Amino acid sequence: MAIFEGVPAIKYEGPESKNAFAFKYYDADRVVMGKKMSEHLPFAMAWWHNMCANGADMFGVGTADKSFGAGETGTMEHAKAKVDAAIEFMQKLGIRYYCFHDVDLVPEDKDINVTDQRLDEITDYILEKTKGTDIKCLWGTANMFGNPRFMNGAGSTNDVDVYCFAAAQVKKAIELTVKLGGRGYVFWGGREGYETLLNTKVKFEQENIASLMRMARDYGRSIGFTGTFLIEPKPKEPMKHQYDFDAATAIGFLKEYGLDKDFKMNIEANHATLAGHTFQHELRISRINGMLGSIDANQGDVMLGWDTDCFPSNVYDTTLAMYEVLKNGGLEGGFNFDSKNRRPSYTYEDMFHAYILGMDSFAYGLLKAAEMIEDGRIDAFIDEKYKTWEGELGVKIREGKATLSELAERASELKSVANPISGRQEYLEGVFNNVLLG
Ligand code: XLS
Ligand code: CA
Ligand code: CA
Repeated sequence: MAIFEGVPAIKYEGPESKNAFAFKYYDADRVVMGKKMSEHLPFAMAWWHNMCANGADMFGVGTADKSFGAGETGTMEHAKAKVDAAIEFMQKLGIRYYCFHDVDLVPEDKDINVTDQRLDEITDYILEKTKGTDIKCLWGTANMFGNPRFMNGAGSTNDVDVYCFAAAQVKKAIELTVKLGGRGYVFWGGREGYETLLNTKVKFEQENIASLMRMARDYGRSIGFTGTFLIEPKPKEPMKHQYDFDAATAIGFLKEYGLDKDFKMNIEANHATLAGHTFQHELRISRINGMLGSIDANQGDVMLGWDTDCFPSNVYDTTLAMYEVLKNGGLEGGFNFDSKNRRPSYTYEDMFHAYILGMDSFAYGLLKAAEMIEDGRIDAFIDEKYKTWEGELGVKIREGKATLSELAERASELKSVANPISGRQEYLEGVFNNVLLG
């Protein structure tokens, strides 16, 4: 039985359409810079927000019914009802990927062996139900932050036995990711950090996290996982300080521990802003290091200092994000809507409105970023700004062949710098608005 009976399959109708259940910008087959929109934008559904979260917050219980017709929640019947509803939801939107934590899929038992059996059963069910469709896993992960045993961290725990549970969950989650055809495996270090340095051995904890990642990489490769391992940076929340603070920090960590060949970044917009960066900044830092792997598509609220996971609506930001993605030559991963409906938007229709908003915002961003590149004014200005480096001296410095004394001599000859080039920020912002607004 269909769960979302009242909602039609969502089609592209164009910007003039007033149909609440139609795309205004996301036109899957439209070709942009030589590729279909659906190839530029491999969208994914986040199992935890869409199929599990019911709007409960610190101040009140849930508002949304996510039982999906199963009656009692927290049972295997409910877990299967979530699978059925997820597939119907994705098919109605034309979304081909999903992302999951182990415990999003099944109720967790006190005994990890029972949980693992349930995971085997539910993933068999997912494979059976998605057979003949083009629906696949984008990435999987282990939830190593919810269970009380991880209160002092998972890879960074003080307790060897807890570390074994983290290892067991990672092992199982990689196996499930491979089984479900996933392209990536994510480490988000929710409890990998500290509340106070008074009780924390930072170096020791970071070495242990690196060992867990190394073992995960070796195990994954041994069972045929050819995809990318990903770190998802976040500066804080739930911890006061998280080790994977931002992309630069996480990339430094990977290089320090020799993991940079197998790992890339999964950049979440809201985590970027929590770190005091723009979304574009985190994408740029990852891109220039060859480590832009995947995106968690959402946005924060500028008035709130926490991880709100709003659906992306800001086309200024999605355009700058897509500019980085196009310059990156696309993503190996995809665009996972790690976003949740606001608590009062509690109906099934709201779940669709949210995804239509997010998909349209990124489709619009793609169209405008492509226009920005084709327009060429911004790239032309950047070439102009750095053009002195094309001269003999510039090339010599770039090749590492110049000496400090020789450069100082040149400065002494020049005495002062005449006519430095203007940064032209306001002009460039005007160009950007011109492209964005038409
Ligand atoms: C939480 C994170 C988390 C990761 C996956 O803030 O966004 O949901 O994406 O563990
Ligand atoms: Ca995320
Ligand atoms: Ca988040």
